[in-house]
Amino acid sequence: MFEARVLEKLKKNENNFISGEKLSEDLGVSRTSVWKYINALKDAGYNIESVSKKGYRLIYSQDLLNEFEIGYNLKTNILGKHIHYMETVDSTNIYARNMAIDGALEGTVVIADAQITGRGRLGRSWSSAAKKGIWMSVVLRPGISPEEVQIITIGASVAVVKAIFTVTGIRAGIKWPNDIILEGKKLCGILTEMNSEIERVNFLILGIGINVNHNPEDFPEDIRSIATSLKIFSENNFNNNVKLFTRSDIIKELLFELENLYIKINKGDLKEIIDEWKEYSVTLGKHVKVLYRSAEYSGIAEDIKEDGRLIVNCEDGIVREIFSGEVSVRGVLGYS
Ligand code: BTX
Repeated sequence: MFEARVLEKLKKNENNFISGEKLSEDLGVSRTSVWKYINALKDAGYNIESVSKKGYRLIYSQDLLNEFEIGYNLKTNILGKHIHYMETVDSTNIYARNMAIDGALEGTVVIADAQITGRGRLGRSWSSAAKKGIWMSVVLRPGISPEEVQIITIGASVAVVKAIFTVTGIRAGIKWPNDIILEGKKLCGILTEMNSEIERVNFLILGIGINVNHNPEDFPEDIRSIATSLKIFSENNFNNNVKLFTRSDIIKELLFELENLYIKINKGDLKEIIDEWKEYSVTLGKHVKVLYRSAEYSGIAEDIKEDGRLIVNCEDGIVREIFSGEVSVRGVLGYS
């Protein structure tokens, strides 16, 4: 993707001019091609000044999201090699599923600045305010059976907390099975959807929603008390001037972490993932309520198995192994 490479050069020189000649030499393309790539970047929203005899200068590029922004300096080999960006979509999971049915390559990333009908688990909805968060889905074609799919969600939650920590220094916790939380509020949700036959997975859509630059009023009123964002957290905790977080930095790191995890899963190295999960878990050792259809059990969440099942020592004396697809777990936080 030459546009991404031009962007990288402009960013390295931000606020300074770089000549068309230098760009064409560095990239090994003609000056006309450079001009074409610059125009594509301008169309994507970058403010680039062109002055004859001086060249090009990137003036402003804060927190833009598009395939070029994610594509440059991406450290992955599989995930994000194909990026499909849209300003608005119904749901990136639905869009990615349709692309996967049409044969989209493994690692294809679908990302949008806004979702109209973002989806949560069990038919719930996911609020996806425009340009405030990361609303992204990844097409995966893992060599695992349908019963093993839960490890993808477990691993993805580890990848999310690690990436957030690396980029922002903020340490979030994981609430089984799929929530990332900060100060008892929901920062991120993960929705893994599967297309499978009885014994094999055709493809998975790994959907991740992270609240990044929301102010409280960017959430609908009914979830304001249970939702948070990286910006809200940093305003509450850091006294220094809080700047906006750059979503593409988090996305690049997240794709890198997801790829590492995915390689481990495909090799069957699950123990390391589970151990890391335990490090960030806010569920283990806690009193939880498991809601399954009309039944309800209370007990202590004691452990997690390598396939991602939660072991709950229930008050009726029975130790139950819980699959995520079927249940809500109410913990100390009181929400499901
Ligand atoms: P979940 O069912 O665990 O959480 C949904 C519940 O979380 C809602 O019922 C609501 O109470 C609360 N909620 C809704 N929106 C937010 C928000 N922005 N922040 C905090 N809490 C919220 C979690 O489902 C899985 C969510 C996955 C979202 C991604 S975004 C990209 C991809 N595309 C898509 O349609 N879904 C996934």
